[in-house]
Amino acid sequence: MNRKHQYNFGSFNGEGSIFLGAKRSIENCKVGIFGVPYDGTTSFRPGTRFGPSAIREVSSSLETYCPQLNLDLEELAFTDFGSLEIPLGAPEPVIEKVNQATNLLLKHGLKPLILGGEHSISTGAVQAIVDEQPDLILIQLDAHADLRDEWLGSRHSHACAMRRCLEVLPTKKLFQIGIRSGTREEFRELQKNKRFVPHPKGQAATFLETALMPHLGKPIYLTVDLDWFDPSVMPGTGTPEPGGFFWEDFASIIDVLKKHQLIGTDIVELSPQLDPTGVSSVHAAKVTRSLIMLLHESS
Ligand SMILES: [Mn+2]
Repeated sequence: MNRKHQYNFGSFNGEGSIFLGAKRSIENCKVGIFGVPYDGTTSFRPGTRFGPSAIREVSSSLETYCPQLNLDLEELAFTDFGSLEIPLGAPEPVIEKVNQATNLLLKHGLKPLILGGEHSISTGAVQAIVDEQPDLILIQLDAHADLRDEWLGSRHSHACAMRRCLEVLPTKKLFQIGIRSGTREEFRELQKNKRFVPHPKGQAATFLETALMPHLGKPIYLTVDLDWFDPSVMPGTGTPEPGGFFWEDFASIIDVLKKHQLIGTDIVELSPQLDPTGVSSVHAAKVTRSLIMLLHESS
């Protein structure tokens, strides 16, 4: 069967495997997954273009049931479009394609879940969502602040990801959780604008809970740069940073976010071939499973 034209959505290539439990049609679905196999600005170790297919392939090793959320993927209605067909080279046309694809999903009433690819793609999705929901709040899990205005000659480098997102975010509400790497200026800015949200390892995400309390009911976009996790459990990423977080920390963030309205998310920077054990990809797939569930359950 040629699945490429199943949706008549042209720009997706749905020929490969799809995420565990996903449907091939959009009928009655609440969540739409698509991949963006792009790593054109990656500064250190490329390979995130292989992220979306790796996450899908290993997803079948997971159970469809999530004990933490007491939900089963088999009872949820979500679809996987496959990966976006993107031009190689400069980031701008790729970001534009992500923007168009996100728009398309929103028009069909689907909450987007995007598998990267590198972090520069987020701004295309955020732009599309704020066009519909200008009161959007952005939450970032990342080792790095990503607030550079320009990096290695590009304003759309993955090191500038949050700077570009802030430019299109009318509320300017960005919460950056547990950032542990950046320039002095970036850290100054994080503190000054009260964007930095501490996360005590192995404990409940009380700082995030407090930060989000005044924003109950507001639409939230979550961007997960997988290098937020510790390199010991997430070696498969281009810019690993020691001193990171573990699954229990992610689970405590999920515990807070399930009380809020998550309406879009991306999971970026998996570079699967850098981890021959495959555990990084499994981690990324489990993150994806939790976020499908949160998107599906938010109204
Ligand atoms: Mn990062």
